[in-house]
Parts: sequence; C-alpha cells; structure tokens
Amino acid sequence: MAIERTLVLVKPDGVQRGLAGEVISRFERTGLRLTGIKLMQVSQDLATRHYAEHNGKPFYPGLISFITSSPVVAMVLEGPDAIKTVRKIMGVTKPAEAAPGTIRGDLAVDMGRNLVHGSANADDAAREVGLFFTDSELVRYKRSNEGWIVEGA
Ligand code: D4T
Repeated sequence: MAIERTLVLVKPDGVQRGLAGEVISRFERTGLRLTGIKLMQVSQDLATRHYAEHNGKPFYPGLISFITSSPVVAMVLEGPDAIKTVRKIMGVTKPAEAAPGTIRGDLAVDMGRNLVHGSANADDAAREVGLFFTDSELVRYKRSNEGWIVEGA
C-alpha cells in the first residue's frame, strides 16, 4: 500500500452551512492523518489554476465564481491509499448518484454545491497540495496509535 498525500477542500457551501466539522470528522475517523489544515479565501488566480482542466466547459464560470465566493477549509490528508479513500468517503460528483453514507450522498443534492473536493489521482494530488500549501505549512509528526491504524507503522 502506497502512503499518499491528498488535498481536500470543504467548499464554500460546506463552510456556509456549518458542515465543516462534520466533513472533517468523516475523514478524520478513517485514520488518515491530518498533515495541514487552514481556513482560506480562494483567489481568482488560485481558482483558475486549481480548475484549469475544466476551462472551457459549460459549468466552468459557475465553478470559479462558486469556489471564490466564500472561504474554504483546505486540508492535506496522508495515509495508505489516501487518494482513493478520500474519494470513497466523498461519494461521486453528482449527489443524487452518491451512495448513502458518503458525504455527498448524505449531505448534498446539487452537483454545483457538492460540499467537498478531493484530488482525483497522484499527479493532481501533488499539484494541488503545492497550490494550496507551502512546505512549512505541512506538519510532520507521528501519532501514538499509528501502529493501530496502519500495520507496521
Ligand atoms: P472536485 O474536483 O470538486 O473534487 O469534483 P469531482 O472530481 O468529483 O468532479 P469534477 O472534477 O468532474 O468536477 C469539478 C467540480 O465541478 C462541478 N461540476 C462538475 C458542475 O458543477 N457541473 C458539472 O457538470 C460537472 C461535471 C462539481 C465539481
């Protein structure tokens, strides 16, 4: 199992709806380790870099205005298969198709207000962690129960 890092955002709808704690808690309970976390306003420049792959799509203007409309909580989570684990907890992009028990399946109804972002793959994760966090904002530490979460840790 590869130890990975991934970027997670509680999007503006999550912060505005008072769901940041709920969303963070769902990830925290998996055993993934929180390596960085901050409340921040996403600038136009950061938004366009983060969502560059969607430039030109019909939903792009709405996506940029949404992600810059109010603060987000940005996090880096670390652990075995962190990218896949985070995506599983989030549920698929469209809340109506997201499984019950997932964040989007339980707490969202609209694709344009789907509460949470998680990096899609290892390349995106490396790029996105670098966009949202400086190296000094990422904290390296061990928890006392590491071996109870990851075999051999
Ligand atoms: P993010 O990137 O926010 O974690 O979401 P996903 O990885 O699940 O989905 P995505 O990259 O395909 O879409 C990015 C973002 O755009 C919104 N969106 C997407 C939308 O408003 N309308 C659409 O038709 C699509 C495809 C939702 C998530």
